[in-house]
Amino acid sequence: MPHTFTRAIVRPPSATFTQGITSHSALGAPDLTRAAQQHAAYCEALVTCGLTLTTLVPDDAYPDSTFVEDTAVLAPGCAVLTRPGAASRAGEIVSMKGALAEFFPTLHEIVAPGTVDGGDICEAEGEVFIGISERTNAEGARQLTAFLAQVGIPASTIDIRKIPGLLHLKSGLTSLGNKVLVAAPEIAERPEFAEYHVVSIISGEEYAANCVRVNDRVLIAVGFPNLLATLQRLGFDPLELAMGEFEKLDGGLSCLSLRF
Ligand code: CIR
Repeated sequence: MPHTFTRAIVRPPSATFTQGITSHSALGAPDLTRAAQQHAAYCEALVTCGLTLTTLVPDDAYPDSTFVEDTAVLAPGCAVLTRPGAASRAGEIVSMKGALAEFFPTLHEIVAPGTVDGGDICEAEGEVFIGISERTNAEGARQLTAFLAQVGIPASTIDIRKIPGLLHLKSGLTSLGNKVLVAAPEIAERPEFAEYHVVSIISGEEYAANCVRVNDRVLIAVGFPNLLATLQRLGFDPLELAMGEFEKLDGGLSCLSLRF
């Protein structure tokens, strides 16, 4: 069951968090104290959803290392350490490898010249969509597809490089289970999604497209009433979280944890 989890790995923002990569400088500089509070509330929400957390030590050498999702892909029967596409984030995988080793005896690795950011990987109903982005290249997608094929999980790619404002595929796509996807309007009509009920995000709520189904709940960023009401109408149970400090660094709800 892709949305049934018992554990998650998280890493609180480090002292250098405010120096993380951003394309959203217009939103202002992130505030470390508020980021730490928002992260703590996020962790509390995961516990509320029934998860046991492994909390990694914040790492000042990597300002973006709180966005742990980008360093691994965890699918049923398959764990892959990524090779992040941003040079400043490459070293984040070292400590993640150690953390994952405790839970995954077999850990595949993406190797050069492949690059993959976990934020580009969207698992839905037993299949995986891989975003080709500025961070995930075709070679990385090819390697990941081969690893997934070994456990019978089919994968396909979606090129998002020409879509403004989407850092990762999951910045604009979420699988909620029950054959429901939440998608940015630019990708909502993709033929790959023909078998799904697609909730298309309205103008002004773009950031909310990155939400996360965790067991019986759906984590959603606070401040997006249209998506909130739509999810409630569809029978989901949303749990709203303040995400403002992470949005300033292009990060969303899914990037703050690796769930399994
Ligand atoms: C970065 O640019 O890598 C970070 N500032 C944000 C990463 C967000 N990760 C994600 O959406 N999976």
